[in-house]
Amino acid sequence: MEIRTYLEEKRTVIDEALDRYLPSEGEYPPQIYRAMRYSIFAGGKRLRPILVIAGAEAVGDRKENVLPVACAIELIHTYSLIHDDLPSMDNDDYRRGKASSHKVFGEALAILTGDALLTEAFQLLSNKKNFIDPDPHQLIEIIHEIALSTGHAGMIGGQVVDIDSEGKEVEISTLEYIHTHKTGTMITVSVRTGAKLGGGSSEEIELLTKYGEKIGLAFQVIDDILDAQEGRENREEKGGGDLKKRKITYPAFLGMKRSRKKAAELIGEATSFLKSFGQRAEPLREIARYIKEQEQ
Ligand code: GRG
Repeated sequence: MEIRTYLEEKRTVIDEALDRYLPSEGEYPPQIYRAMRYSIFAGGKRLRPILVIAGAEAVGDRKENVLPVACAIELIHTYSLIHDDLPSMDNDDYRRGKASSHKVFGEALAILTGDALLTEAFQLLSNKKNFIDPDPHQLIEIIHEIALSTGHAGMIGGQVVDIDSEGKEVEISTLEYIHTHKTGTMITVSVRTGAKLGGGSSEEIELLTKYGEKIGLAFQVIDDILDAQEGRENREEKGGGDLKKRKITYPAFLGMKRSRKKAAELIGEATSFLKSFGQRAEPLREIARYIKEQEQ
């Protein structure tokens, strides 16, 4: 299969759904809708919502309820990027190749835009009109999992430890905590909720959870590698760059060669969990390879 075509097709479906779900800029007060839409449509890869869809496809044909969940996860991810870019956090002027939210709309509105996207995600998830014949128990379970993965015990926990570790000497276990929580939990919950919505068995959900954990960590290790290599100057020019912010990274601990090896091992382990799924998990295999390719 041609992964780029697959990703492009899914990205289009997700973008159309996001456009339908998000209130229009004509609503009052327009500035919040303009800012929400600005960041959502600034050009993300849609990796997490695509993983929701691919997770459902890996276990069967039930896909009717994946889109609201996939879009809710993208809203939460985008909120986290807006807040992460704020002057009080990473202070990044650019995001997704465009000026970051606070640069365009000011800091107060950027904070509120992140808040609005986060609450809109749970509005979307809890509105039965968005679902076809939903299983209410499963839906509550999914909402709970998404809240856990993105809140204090997940993404926010990772961000807290990340900020607290800046400029300090920390153990590799702390780095692993940051990466698995800040980035990994959102990636894992995407595949997991997809598998649940697709009607996967508990064994299938467990295997796809392990796949998600491995690609989640690989994704962040590769982001560290990219930050440490040639692209670094560009990233720093734009206000980014882990070195400049004295953040801890895999290459700082292991060096580039061992970090690359670690990423390759994680991708290999991730795909090993897909063996029993056959052809239906081909998109998940290709996504794992695609993540690995980003550092080549
Ligand atoms: C502020 C609550 C709060 C959390 C911030 C996710 C996060 C936690 C911060 C993002 C900062 C960052 C650069 C993390 C590294 C992982 C990463 C590369 C995220 C960007 O995800 P992509 O590449 O972005 O999927 P797009 O724009 O394609 O959606």
